[in-house]
Amino acid sequence: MKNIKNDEKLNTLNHSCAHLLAHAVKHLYPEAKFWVGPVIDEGFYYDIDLGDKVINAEDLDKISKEMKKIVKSNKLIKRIELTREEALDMFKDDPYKLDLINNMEDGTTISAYKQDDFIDLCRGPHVESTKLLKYFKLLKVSGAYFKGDSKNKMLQRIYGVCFDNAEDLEEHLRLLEEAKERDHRKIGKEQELFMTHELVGSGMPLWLPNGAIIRHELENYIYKKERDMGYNHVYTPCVGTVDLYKTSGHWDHYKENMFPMMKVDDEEFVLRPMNCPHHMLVYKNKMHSYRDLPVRIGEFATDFRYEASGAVKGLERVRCMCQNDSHLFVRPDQIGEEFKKVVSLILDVYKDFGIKDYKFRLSLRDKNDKEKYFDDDEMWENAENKLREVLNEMGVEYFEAEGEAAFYGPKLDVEVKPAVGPEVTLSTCQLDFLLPRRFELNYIDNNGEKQTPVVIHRAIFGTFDRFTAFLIEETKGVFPVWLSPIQVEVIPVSSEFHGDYASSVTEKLKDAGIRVELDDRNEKLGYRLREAQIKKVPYTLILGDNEKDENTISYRLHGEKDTTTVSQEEFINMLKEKINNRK
Ligand code: TSB
Ligand code: ZN
Repeated sequence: MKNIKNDEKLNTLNHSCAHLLAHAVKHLYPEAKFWVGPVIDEGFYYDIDLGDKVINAEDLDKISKEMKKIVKSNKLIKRIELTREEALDMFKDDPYKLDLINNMEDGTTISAYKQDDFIDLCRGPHVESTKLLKYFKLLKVSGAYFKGDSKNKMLQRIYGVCFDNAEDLEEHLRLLEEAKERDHRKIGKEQELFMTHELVGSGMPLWLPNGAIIRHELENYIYKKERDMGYNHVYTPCVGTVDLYKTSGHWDHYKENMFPMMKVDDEEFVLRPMNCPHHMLVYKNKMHSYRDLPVRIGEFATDFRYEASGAVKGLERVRCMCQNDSHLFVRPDQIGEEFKKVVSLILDVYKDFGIKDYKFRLSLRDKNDKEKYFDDDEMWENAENKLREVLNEMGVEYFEAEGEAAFYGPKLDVEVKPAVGPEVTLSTCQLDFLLPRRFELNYIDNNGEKQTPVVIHRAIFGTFDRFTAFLIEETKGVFPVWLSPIQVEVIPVSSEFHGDYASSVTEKLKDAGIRVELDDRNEKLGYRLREAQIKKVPYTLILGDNEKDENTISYRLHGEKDTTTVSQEEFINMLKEKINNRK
């Protein structure tokens, strides 16, 4: 999907279209007052005060027609420059524009744009005539508080998008439709994967049984890989004391992302935003010799972070998340090798999930931001150079991004491009010389001296939440069989004649460890087959006279019409092989 805001030409076009929208609204609702109409990544919107009037879909059609009229009449769009006094006078009856003018810095050139009988305060630029705004679409309307503050009046926010040709507009609308179809929040609801509830709170999803099956499978998958690579897993509490986070530095550098403190007896607790401090203490629980390193501590760990309410989105950006986290405690001479192992694991997992469209981002600190980043130039340079060195050695392509590092060190983040929508960061691998120092960690080197280990923070899936959101959108909810909440739907042609046979097949599949559901309701066969399709079950078994007489099964794959008939054993073996190999 095109990013409208970042494209100079489309930006101007959409900005002008926001004025066109306001112009039409003014014709239809002369009492309307306008706040701001910015260009956004997806197009534009305008916030409008219409008194008590709430705009609905029919109104949008009406406004759209009025806009088309203005387009047809080919009104010239003219720029006018004003002094502050002239501007204050011109908009004296409009409290919103007066607010804007009064908040402008002294010396700003105030400009307005006029098209026929409509004039609006604006920096511009704009297209020369309304006739260039032919290819637009009003998309939706929602309520929006003035200046985003719920204590203020609710305005009507109308969204739209504009292109300079019909094909681009059509393609954009098609992609929007596709995005809606793939939206993991929609599929999550339809397939009962997760829910949210205002009594639990925003950004706090509840994983339903079907979603929980997927999460368990993902956990088992990565747990096995990590065990094979020498990781040891722990369970630690999802709270810590304020002192723990003061020791780590989170309290100074990460506080705005944390939930506020709570007091219990004499202790001050916070919900943890990261697991590193707990793992530092696990490491410190015993003595380590240089021969024991790397020590790899893993956890599927729940964290809480403050995310702005506007940024919270389904499972993709949550306030309560579960990281597939690990902290690797290494000797300085082991950094390169251990780092490479993590990158290889990321590539291995992406291969298993068929993720091909991704980019490595080397996230560096912003040298001037001494608040966010721990102030030790030598430490940062050392860490950043080390990461570059390893990446260059591995021949992995990457780009650098300043100001994206964690407060304790630089990161290698993996940005994945989903089927629709902007990139998301899934995996991360971070180098840290700071936390081991702050927690006074050590190991005994081969001369019997105490040395400080280096820590690598890494999360392969990132969080189970975000990874699952990504998977849902990639697969449109048609999961590979090993992840499917229901792997096989068994449908007897007639429950009266084939019900017993269907039950016995169902039991056999269950015994073989397959997640199976029997649909022997007294509904038409076609209806039950359609329902299995909607549920996106990968295998549907249709059992009738032939199957019963021959002791066979006939199966149909999701989305296909053909059926294949095989013996029960053949089917079970084939399916088990697919599930075990996670095909
Ligand atoms: C890897 N301390 C490290 C850890 O050891 C850490 O917390 N890194 S992180 O801040 O980058 O978070 C790890 C991953 O969590 C990110 O790469 C991202 O994929 C995921 N993530 C971050 N914020 C959210 C969120 N609000 N919702 C869902 N997933 C998130
Ligand atoms: Zn960490």
